[in-house]
Amino acid sequence: MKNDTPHNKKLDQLDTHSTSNDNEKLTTNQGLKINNNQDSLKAGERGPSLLEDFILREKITHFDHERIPERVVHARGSGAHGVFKLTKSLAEYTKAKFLTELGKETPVFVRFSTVAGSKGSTDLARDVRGFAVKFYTEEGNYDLVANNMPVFFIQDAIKFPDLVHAVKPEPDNEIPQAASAHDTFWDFISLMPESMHMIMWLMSDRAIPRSLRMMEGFGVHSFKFINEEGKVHFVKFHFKPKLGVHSVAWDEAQRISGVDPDFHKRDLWEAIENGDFAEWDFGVQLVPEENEHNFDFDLLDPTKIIPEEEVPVEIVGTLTLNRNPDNFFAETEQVAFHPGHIIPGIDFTNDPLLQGRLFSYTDTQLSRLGSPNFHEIPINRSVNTVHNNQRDGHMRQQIVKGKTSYDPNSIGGGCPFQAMMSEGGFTSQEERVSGAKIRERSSSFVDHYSQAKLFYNSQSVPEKAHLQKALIFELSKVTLPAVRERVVGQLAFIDMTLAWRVAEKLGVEVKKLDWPNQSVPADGNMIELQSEEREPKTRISEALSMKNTVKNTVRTRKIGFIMANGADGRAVNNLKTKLESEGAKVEIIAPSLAPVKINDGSSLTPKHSLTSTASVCFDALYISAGEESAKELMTPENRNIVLNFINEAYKHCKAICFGEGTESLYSNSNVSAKKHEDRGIIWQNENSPDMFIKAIAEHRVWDLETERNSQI
Ligand code: HDE
Repeated sequence: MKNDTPHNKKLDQLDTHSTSNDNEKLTTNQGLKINNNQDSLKAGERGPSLLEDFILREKITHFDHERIPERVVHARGSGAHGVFKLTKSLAEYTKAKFLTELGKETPVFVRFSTVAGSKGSTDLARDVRGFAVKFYTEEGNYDLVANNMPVFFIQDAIKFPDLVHAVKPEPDNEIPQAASAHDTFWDFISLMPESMHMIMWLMSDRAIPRSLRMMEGFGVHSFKFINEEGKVHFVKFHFKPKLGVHSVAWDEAQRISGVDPDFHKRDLWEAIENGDFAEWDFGVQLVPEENEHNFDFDLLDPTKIIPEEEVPVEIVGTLTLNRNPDNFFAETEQVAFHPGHIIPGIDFTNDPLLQGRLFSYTDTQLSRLGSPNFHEIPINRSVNTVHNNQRDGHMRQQIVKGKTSYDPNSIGGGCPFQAMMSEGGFTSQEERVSGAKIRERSSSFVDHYSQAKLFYNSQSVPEKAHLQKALIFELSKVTLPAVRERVVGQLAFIDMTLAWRVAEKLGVEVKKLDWPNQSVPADGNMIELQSEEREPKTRISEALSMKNTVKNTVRTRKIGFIMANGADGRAVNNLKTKLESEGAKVEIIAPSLAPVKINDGSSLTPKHSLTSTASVCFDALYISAGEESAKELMTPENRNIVLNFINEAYKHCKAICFGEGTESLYSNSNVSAKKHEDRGIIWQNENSPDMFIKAIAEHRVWDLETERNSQI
């Protein structure tokens, strides 16, 4: 898919090396045509290579320098191009043009990422996901560098290096990769009560999304909108996926990490290639400046959300990802985001985490991309032309003409000129600031548990169970009993049952106020507030539970059709057609990759063999009708693999449809042990396509998980 946006046209003009056609000849970087790319220059057929071989040297030297440092966090990423369309004007609140001109389309590049792992780590790590959006607006690039969780671990940027050092592999042995389940992370967390709200999110299934296309995006900090009259509103940004917010089970995540560690990257890529463009509603929560102090938390505190029940999210636009990058390195790797890339109508708040980020992002690009000219890399260029007096530096691309590179000047006719506000010149909000120079936290930041409670209390029963299990898994990997005990002590401030359940599995006691001295902040206030156990104003927020997400579509869901020779063509094709008409993707899994002969004499081509994929790669299974097919699937060679497919899907609460003649598969699998009606298990008949589709749309029957698992 090619998009003919101004940005892409601009990229194409710059692109002198990329596309190949039949007449193109291999050249050196100097444009010299190469006659032999197979042999180096030698002194005689069996002689040593010659230093003179500039073709060999150029090729190898370039190769030797192919790697650049990976991002210090968010190293593993997947990117895509797209468009943002404004569906409701925000002119009352901001003068940012891309948010005021109804129907306006702005090109974007989005990069999703995991945080802790290296560039080559698994997609399915339990982790926060980055959701960074670069809007190429006519007023300059605007970057919304967001995450899939609306809060953060820490309240002040000065702790960021500590947080990251704690979660990254430990410095002595570089273990573990892309995992928070280890001593140093939990040691840090156990001493950091402000992290507990974020820990609730991280231990929830939000940390293991089914797809990058099925997760939310949050700007986290409060930002400011400023309108033409200079009126200010606080604003929180939201992206809500049209397909709903869905996750996999932790057991699945671990399996997928082995079977297909690129699961999310592949899913996004394939969906876009198939024309199933990923879409989000873009929304804002707005608070007039004068209402800043109307909440029971501080709007500047990044460990807090504004509950949607208190300030609803107003949907104002659609984000669509519709084009895969042409080159991973040039685009996804070299894209450089920065929360400080803003445009008129948007401004920062004094959130101390945001303030620190404003320094960090340019600084990190200097070591990662190696030059202050990183804005000239095609993916980072703004759509409007850059004019300023900056010059030189490594890898400068722009050839600026003329004598002057200073301002003011008369020799260059005074160019380039400053822009007045009416011409789009950026001005910061005239905010009155006063105060003593201090290193202290505002007392409005000290309540660390109310919103952690709000999150936990808002979860459904299965979500709570998953969260408990995640904590048990993570803390069981911690080798120091004192650390486990301290974390349990923290949980006790959120929910006593949660603390007890986790404590029991860890073999520790629940001790509520067991604080080592170093964790008590200088103002000493924290302990008092902890024991007070405050209740948040909002006690339950429906928006925080994935139970209440979109569950009315099977679009892009992957359904595995397991079959062998002799499958019933009519039954298979009826169900396939019906599922595909609803937008689901059917993939055939067979004992081998040879075409499967179906009973009407025709054949179907499998995409996978039983051994080249696994149950965890699918959202639902159909065990194809046909006795002969079932018989082949139950031969000693296939039997255990096929039953494992079914048992895993059952355990992971997926929908399974059994075709006629597959009773032997049913009765030999764990499914047959079910004692009650299970709305995810369907026998094929006239009504079954609709029932199957309804069950798949539900994503998983999580509420039947205990029952399904207790039968295994
Ligand atoms: Fe980042 N963060 N961050 N971060 N962050 C980076 O910038 C940093 C924070 C986020 O796909 C780095 O170019 C500090 C919150 C995303 O390229 C670095 C602090 C949120 C990405 C950096 C934070 C984010 C980054 C590493 C605390 C959610 C990936 C490479 C003050 C709102 C962007 C880079 C991409 C990347 C610093 C906290 C989101 C080092 C100092 C909160 C999505 O500059």
